[in-house]
Amino acid sequence: MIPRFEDARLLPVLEKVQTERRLSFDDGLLLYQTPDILGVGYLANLVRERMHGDLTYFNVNRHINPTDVCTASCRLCAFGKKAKDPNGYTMSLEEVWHRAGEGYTEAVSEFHIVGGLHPELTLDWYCEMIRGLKERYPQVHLKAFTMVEISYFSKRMKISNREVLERLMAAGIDSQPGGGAEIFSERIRRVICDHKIDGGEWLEIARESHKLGLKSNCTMLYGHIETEADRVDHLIKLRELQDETGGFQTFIPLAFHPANTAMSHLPTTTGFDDIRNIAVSRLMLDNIPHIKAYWVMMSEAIAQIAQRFGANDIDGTVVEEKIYHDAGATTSQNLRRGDLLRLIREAGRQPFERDTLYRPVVRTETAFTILT
Ligand code: V47
Repeated sequence: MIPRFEDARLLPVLEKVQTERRLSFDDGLLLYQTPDILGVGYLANLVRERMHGDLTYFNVNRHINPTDVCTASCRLCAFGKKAKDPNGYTMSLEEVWHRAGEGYTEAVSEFHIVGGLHPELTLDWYCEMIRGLKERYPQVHLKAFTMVEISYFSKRMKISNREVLERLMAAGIDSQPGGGAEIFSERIRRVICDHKIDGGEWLEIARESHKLGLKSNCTMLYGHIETEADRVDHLIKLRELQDETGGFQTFIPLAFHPANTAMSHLPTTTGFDDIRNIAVSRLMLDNIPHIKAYWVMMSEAIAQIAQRFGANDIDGTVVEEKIYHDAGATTSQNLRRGDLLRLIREAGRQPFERDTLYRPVVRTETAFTILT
């Protein structure tokens, strides 16, 4: 069947998609600029169904943010607090270990652990935290620390990124989340996160991590002051690294939430933009297996629709979310497994509970088994 595109410029892109040829920078720009969102969605859905059929992946997970105290002052962020700020918090090790076991009714298969760049906590403290979690929850996969945190530990401890990664792996981390990538354009980074590592360093640490055998995710923060060309450039840089390492599992486009940040004058993204970022990333990132529509960030409703526009993952139960809620998110902080099943089924997709490495999980409420 030949689809009817409103924008005939999409026909050469269709040809490439059908013959599984790589899309160019200009194709990416066109996909961002065309008003034909249904055409873009049709193309992304072709790829999504070719790769994953009707499956939509989800997991039962819990986010843990041990501290929001952060030495950086990124304009994009509402989460980080200065050490002197009475509203900041830092958990004790006991608290982290205790918190990890709270607040869910089903056994979680993943802890997602990220935090501020704390001026005093040492790498040894983090290693002890990880070892303690592993001891208490041996079945739970630890997806922990962004490339930004790795770089910070390395500078503070005056050791290489590689050594930091090796020490954290020895302590028990199993993979890394995708945060902190923001947008690689230095022009934009200088404004939104000038205290953070540059894009080149983020990519270099991801390369190092993949070489050591860790899988990681990757993200792109959109909807602030970046241009469409900056977005395409970001996606292509991720695609190039993935050609080299194959270490990225999942890409998550993250919409900027301006409330309580130094850029609170900016408008929030629209549903159109959120859906388009899902679709364009599915089309451009031909070598990254999964595209996640993170429901906390984009709302349950849009994350569900995204399952027909290129996404094949919806993230997890989350339990307690701080980064987006500090920035004004009005979504719930947690969903039950049953809520995710309903969202997925009503999108006409087949739910597939996965562990962090996308292996099938079978479960009762209190226990689960990973099928290998
Ligand atoms: O790194 C911070 C972004 C990220 C704001 O790997 C903001 O599975 C919007 O990376 N508005 C954290 N975004 C979230 C993240 C993530 C989420 C879910 C799953 C995974 C995964 C990763 O959120 C930060 C930053 O890029 N962020 N502040 C804000 N005001």
